[in-house]
Amino acid sequence: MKKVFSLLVTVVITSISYSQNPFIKHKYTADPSARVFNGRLYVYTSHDRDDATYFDMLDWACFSTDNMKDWKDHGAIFSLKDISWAEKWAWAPDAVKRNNKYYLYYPVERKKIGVAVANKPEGPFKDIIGKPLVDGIAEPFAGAEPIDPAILIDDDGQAYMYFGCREARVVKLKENMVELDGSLQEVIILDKQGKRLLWKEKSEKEPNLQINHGGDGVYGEGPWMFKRNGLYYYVYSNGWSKDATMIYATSQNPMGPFVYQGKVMKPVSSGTSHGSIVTYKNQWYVFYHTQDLSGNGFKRSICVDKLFFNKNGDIIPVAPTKE
Ligand code: FUB
Repeated sequence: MKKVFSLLVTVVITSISYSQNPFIKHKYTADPSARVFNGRLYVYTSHDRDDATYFDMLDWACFSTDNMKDWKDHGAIFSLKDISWAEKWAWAPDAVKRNNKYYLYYPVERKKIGVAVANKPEGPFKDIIGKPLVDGIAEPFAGAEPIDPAILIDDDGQAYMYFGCREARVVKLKENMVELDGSLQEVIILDKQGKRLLWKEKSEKEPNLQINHGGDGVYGEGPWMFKRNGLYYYVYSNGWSKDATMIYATSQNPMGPFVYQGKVMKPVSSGTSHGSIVTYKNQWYVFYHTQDLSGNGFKRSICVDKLFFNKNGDIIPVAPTKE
């Protein structure tokens, strides 16, 4: 009987046609990582709880489309219940395809990053290594909060994982995608005069300040990496104040150093800014989340808007729409 009921639920909720932002309205979702697999666009997200009073999420969600209007809800593609070494806080995921397998990278407990594997983009995913890929408790250089993994597989096949909160990190991954290849490195971000932009500097100068904004160009969290015309775009959030938003820095090298360029988009209602940039059917898009639907920063909803570049490769900052 239980099985029949769950089948019915799946049928009822799997196809949704939302053309306005937020484009997923029947559940709360955040931290969208958009990927194109086999001609279809998939969005991997955190799944905020209906009764959330904190970011105490339990599972990860995935949605897909082939026309940017009709979305298929793939349900919970992976859950804390599937992990033997973590109990709480299923946060911002990313997914990539390699050798016909799909790898889901996810942070838990604000301290660890794991990886799970599936044969299909929508899972089911399985933790095949049975331990964290990055363990911030065993490895202090992982930074105060090793969260928000984002993956780049470069044209030469080398994979990189970017992550971190206030302390930005990058590490190479082995061809098998489930082992680190070498040591963790800092992601260095410079301003256009070559001065290093660091969250730490501001807090040292003003130790008693309640800091929720690292300053212009400073890394907060939520990294995303993409390559366009040979240039690496490192996208990230600069904090949690009302003026914080997604910003970006560029480099000729995927390991950096990166030079801060400006805003990806204007600030949105959510206290957190986390998203992704992808090209699909010859159009660039920025995915992000807001709290417009709930009015609550722990109950967020994913949105998407078109994104354009200047002739010189600069991102033209996006004004979020409701369309
Ligand atoms: O969704 C939980 C956390 O909020 C993410 O890990 C951060 O990027 C922020 O969006």
